[in-house]
Amino acid sequence: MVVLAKPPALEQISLLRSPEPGDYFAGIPAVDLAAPGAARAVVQACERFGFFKVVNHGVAAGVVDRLEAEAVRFFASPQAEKDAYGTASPFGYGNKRIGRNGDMGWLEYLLLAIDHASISKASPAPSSSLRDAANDYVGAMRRIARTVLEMVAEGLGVSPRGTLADMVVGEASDQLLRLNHYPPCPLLQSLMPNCSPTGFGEHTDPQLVSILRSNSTAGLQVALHNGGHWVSVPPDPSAFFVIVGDSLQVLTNGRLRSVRHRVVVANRLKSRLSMVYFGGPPAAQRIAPLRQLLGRDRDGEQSMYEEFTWGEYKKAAYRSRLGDNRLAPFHRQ
Ligand code: GA4
Repeated sequence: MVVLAKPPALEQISLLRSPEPGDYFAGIPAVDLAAPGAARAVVQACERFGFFKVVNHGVAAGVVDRLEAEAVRFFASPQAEKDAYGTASPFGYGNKRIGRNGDMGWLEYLLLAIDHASISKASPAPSSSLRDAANDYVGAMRRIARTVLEMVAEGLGVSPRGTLADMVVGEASDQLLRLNHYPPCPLLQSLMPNCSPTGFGEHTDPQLVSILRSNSTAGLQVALHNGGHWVSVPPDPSAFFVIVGDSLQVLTNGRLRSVRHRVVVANRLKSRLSMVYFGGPPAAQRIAPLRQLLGRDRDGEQSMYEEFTWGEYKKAAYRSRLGDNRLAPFHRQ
């Protein structure tokens, strides 16, 4: 028997089966935010998949391209310079380590905190040009997050429309920007052609919503709610992907469900670059089903969850492993 050892850099990174062309999923809903009926389409997509892509979003290509170019430039800089920028704990530059509890992936990243509408002084950007580009990008993501969450409220019959959106874009909300660079890993794939390193292991996002944009290199996979089957998301650099997070699941009493997702590094030649905005509420925000979703007309529907604040959930999340089911301890019997 021939035993192939993993190259040392990959020792702690788990491997996934390389995706095949048939794994591409054609059923991911695309929502035109400017079309009539968009609110209904958003709710339907969140109920069915916890995931959809936004088209006709009105974000100028220049805003996206400028941040992408800055990210490419930063990740191409000498390793010593990137390391000097600081180890992500949780903010700053990170290389293969994700979080504090031993999770590893084939990627490097920048994780930046956002203070209201711009990059926080708590996580200074590596250059002023990257910071300026990130601030413009964050402005655009906040607008999409607001629109999507207003549509969720409208689609579910919750008023005022800003009930959910204000949690994420209001003062003291807890937002993050993550720039991920997944370099190719040709060595592994030449040794084991059917295997690819895990770029970012499977997980759900703890916040209300995340908005992801990537270059044209594939890699993102989502687990279908119906059966948990993993499917590959066809990349679309002109669109934004919306990911429902755990907090939105609880706020809607499970009507909208967070989606497990992961990244597999299967392209032997091209890097994948993704930019992800995470929209979370202020630390003191109570995360419990919205009253209007438990109202009398709903036949005395009970909350499915023990109540918690975002601060409590986040603290627990940062103590967990990436793949844990972080909502499980809060489920009522
Ligand atoms: C997943 C979503 C975001 O990327 C993130 C991640 C965070 C981190 O990278 O530090 C966590 C992960 C994420 C959830 C569980 C904990 C914390 C890594 C990890 C193992 C920035 C976030 O908010 O939660």
